[in-house]
Amino acid sequence: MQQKVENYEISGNPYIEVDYAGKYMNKPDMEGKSVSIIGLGYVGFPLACACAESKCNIYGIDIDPGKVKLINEGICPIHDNELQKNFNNTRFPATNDFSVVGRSDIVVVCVPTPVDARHNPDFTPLERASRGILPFLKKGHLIIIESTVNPGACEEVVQPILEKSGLKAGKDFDIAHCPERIDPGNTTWTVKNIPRVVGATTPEGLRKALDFYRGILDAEIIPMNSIKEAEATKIMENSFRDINIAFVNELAKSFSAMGIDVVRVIKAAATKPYSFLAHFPGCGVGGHCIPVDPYYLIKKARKNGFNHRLLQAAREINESMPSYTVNLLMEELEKLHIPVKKAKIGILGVAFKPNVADTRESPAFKIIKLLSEKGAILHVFDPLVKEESTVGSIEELIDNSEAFILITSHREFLNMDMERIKQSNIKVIIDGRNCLDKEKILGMGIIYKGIGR
Ligand code: SAJ
Repeated sequence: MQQKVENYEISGNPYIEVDYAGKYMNKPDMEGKSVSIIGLGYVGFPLACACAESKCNIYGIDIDPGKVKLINEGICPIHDNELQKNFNNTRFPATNDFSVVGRSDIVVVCVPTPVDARHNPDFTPLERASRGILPFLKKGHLIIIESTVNPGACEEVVQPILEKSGLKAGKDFDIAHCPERIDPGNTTWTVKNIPRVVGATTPEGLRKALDFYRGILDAEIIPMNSIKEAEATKIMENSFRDINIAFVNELAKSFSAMGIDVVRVIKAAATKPYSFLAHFPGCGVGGHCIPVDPYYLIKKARKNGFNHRLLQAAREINESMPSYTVNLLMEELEKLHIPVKKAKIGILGVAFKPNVADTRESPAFKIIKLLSEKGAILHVFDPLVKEESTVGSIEELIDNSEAFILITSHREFLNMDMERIKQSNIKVIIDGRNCLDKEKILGMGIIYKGIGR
């Protein structure tokens, strides 16, 4: 298939001649290319499937024996029906044996880059993956890092470990960075069609990386001038989102005090056909990307003597939302003279975003902790996170609660049985994602509080 290549603004790009990046190109043939993918989570697993689909000689590597076993039994290790369907036709072998790296031309690292309790970048998984590669690193290898990191991390964390082999990056092997852009649960934008940016240590390394991604994906692959540029692109994307969410969260608090429904205002602003991108307030910002990535930039910049005041302020605003949400409930219980101690409170949703089972950095945990510390009796239900649920259904939660907080707008919650709520003992509903029918709830004589509405 003719690979559509836009004319990139590549002025000054020392790595790529115009003819390579500016013209239409044939899709590079990846058949038989030997590829190892380290980390078979929501990033590495679909990428491995794409490699298998392009008939690469693909090895999946993961340190989790349970995940390796599932994959070798043909079971997708992620709760995702689309991925499972795709995997049925794009099987690949998984192992926890890094020696397959020695039989690969390209190694792609897709491991988590979390922060610790003090919000410091935790490079442990990336360092462990790099040390796993080290004994099998060879001349001509292309090592691609997809994990989200701050500018400089590939050359300051990964490269020194790999060069313990005696081989030299940029001379004996290449490092590239192609930040992952997977949006879990998104069936419109998938690993196959999301545009990507790539930076590498040398022009040859960049070519190899461009060929690899253009060979296995059907997306625009944009060459960058350096690894740092590629690292900076992803960190900026996610910091941009965190700041915009913080902006509407702050507006929610401000407009609420003025009796203005901030959701209606955001939707009205979104009618402006240019230069506005709607974000919405909520009970907190979870996930392994948005609440984490800005800290990588904040910490790195601080080492260079720069203080990201705006990024820091956005993080503080977003981190305040769980307690803001609990306080909304406390205020209403107080008005009803219902002591929070021993009050029966429902918690609807634990996952960090709708229709996924992922609970990383979910605001639910902070909300549960705050209410538990106040002595409330909690009934937790998330249809996708059974292990955190304390009741077996939304009906059981409704029947046993005096109030509830909706934390995750799972599709199961959007059309909950309002009649049952009406018949129940529920007096207060806190809608942490502004996704319930406010008028209907008020019409039933139940107190409704959203986030900014
Ligand atoms: N959230 C809000 N208000 C919003 C949007 C999100 O409060 O307007 C909250 C969500 O409830 C969730 C958290 O922020 O708790 C993160 O939500 P998210 O939609 O950003 O979900 P993620 O973490 O899966 O973000 C991914 C990211 N993708 C990658 O890092 C590759 C991010 O870059 C994308 O922008 C995002 O998907 C997306 O746009 O869906």
